[in-house]
Amino acid sequence: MTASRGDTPIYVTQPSLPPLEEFIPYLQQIWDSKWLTNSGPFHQQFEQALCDYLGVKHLALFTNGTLALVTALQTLRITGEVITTPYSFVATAHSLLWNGIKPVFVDIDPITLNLDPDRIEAAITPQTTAIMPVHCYGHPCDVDRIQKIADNYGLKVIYDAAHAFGVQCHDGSVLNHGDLSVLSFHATKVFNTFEGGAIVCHDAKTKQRIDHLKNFGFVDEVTVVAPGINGKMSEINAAFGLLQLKSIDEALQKRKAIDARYRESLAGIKGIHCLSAAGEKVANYAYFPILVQPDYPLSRDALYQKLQDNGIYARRYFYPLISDFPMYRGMPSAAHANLPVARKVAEQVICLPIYPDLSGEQVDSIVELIAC
Ligand code: T4K
Repeated sequence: MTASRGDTPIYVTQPSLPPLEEFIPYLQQIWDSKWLTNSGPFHQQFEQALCDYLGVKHLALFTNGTLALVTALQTLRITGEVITTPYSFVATAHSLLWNGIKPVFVDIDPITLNLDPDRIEAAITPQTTAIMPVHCYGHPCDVDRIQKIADNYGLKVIYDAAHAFGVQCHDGSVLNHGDLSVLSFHATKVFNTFEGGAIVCHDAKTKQRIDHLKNFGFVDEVTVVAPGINGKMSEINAAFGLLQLKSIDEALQKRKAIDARYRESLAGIKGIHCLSAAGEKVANYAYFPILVQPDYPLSRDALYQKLQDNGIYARRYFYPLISDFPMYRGMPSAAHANLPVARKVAEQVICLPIYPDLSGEQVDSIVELIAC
C-alpha cells in the first residue's frame, strides 16, 4: 500500500499557502511604493500585528530564526558558558559558537523532552552567564523552575522558541517568559514567512537595542553603536506574514484534528509511544513525534525506511544529537554518560507528517503502515 496519493510524496511538513491572488494586492503596494526593506510599512504593521496576536509587548522581526538567536545573545552581551539542550535543531548551539560562547549540554526530561531543570544547577560554573532552553516541539519548558534557578545564580534566560508560535502556558503566552524568546518563521514552521524570525522582549529599551543590532548597529545616518548585523526582514516577507496571520487560527485547528486522529489510532500499537498531549490551551501541534520502543517489531530506522519506501518522508528530529556533531563532540558536556535521556530519545524518535492540508485518510494510511 502506498500512503501518498499517486506519486506525490508526503513530507514531514508542508506550508499551507493562501490563494496567490490574495497576495497580489500586497505585492502591488510594495511595487507602487518602491519601499522594499529597512523597516518599511509592512514590517512595522507586521510587528504590531504579531504583538497583538501573540500577546507580547515588543517584538523585532528578523530575516530568520538563526540570526535572531545570534542577535539575542548579543543583545544581552552574553559571554562565557551557556547551558543548553543537546536535543534540538543544530542552530540552537551554533548561535552560541557564532558568539564565541561555549555551549554546556544538559540532559532532557524524559516526559517533555525539554531541558531537565533538575540537572541545570550541577552544570553551572563561574563562567555560566545564561540558560538557553528550547520549547521542543512547541511544548513549554518548566519556565517557573528555570527562572528560579536563573534568579538564584544571576543568569539570563533566552528561550529558543522556534517551535512555540502561539503556545500558551499556565499564565498566558509562553513567549513572555525569560529575558528574550526567539521565534522562527521558516517555511517548515506552524507559521511561516518563507524565511523569517523574531525576538520577543519586554521593554522598549531592549527592543531599540535589538533594532540597532539587526541594522548594522546604526542609530542614525552617521552613528553606529554596536557591531550589528543585517538581520532585517524584507517587505515581501512581512507582507506575506500579515496575510498568513489571517488564516493561522484555522491552520491550528486543522493541526489539532490531525494530532487527535494520530493519537487515537496509534494508541493500540505496541511499541509506539506518543509524546504526552500538551493540553487544550497550550499546544500549537507543530510536530507529531513518536518514540519507536524496543517492543515494536521494527527498529526505528527500519520503520523510517519503510515509511520512506511508501512515499512518507517523516524526519528523525532530533537525531543525531547536537552534541554528536564534530564541532561539539569533544566538549566534556557532550559525553554520552552526561546525556542518557537525550541519547535514548534521539535513537527512538520519528516525527510523523503534520500540516493543515494533510487529510484524515492520509493520516489513516500512515498509521496503517506503522501498524503492520
Ligand atoms: N531553533 C530550532 C529549535 C529550530 O528548529 C530551528 C529551525 C531554528 C532554531 C532555526 O530557525 P531558522 O533559522 O531555520 O528560521 C528544517 C528547517 O530548515 C529549520 O527551520 C527547522 N528548525 C528544522 C527543524 O527543520 P530541515 O533541514 O529538516 O528542512 P528541509 O528542507 O529538509 O525541510 C523539511 C521538509 O519540509 C521537506 O522534506 C519538505 C518540506 N518543505 C520544506 C521546505 C523548505 C516544504 O514542503 N516546503 C519548503 O519550502 O530543517
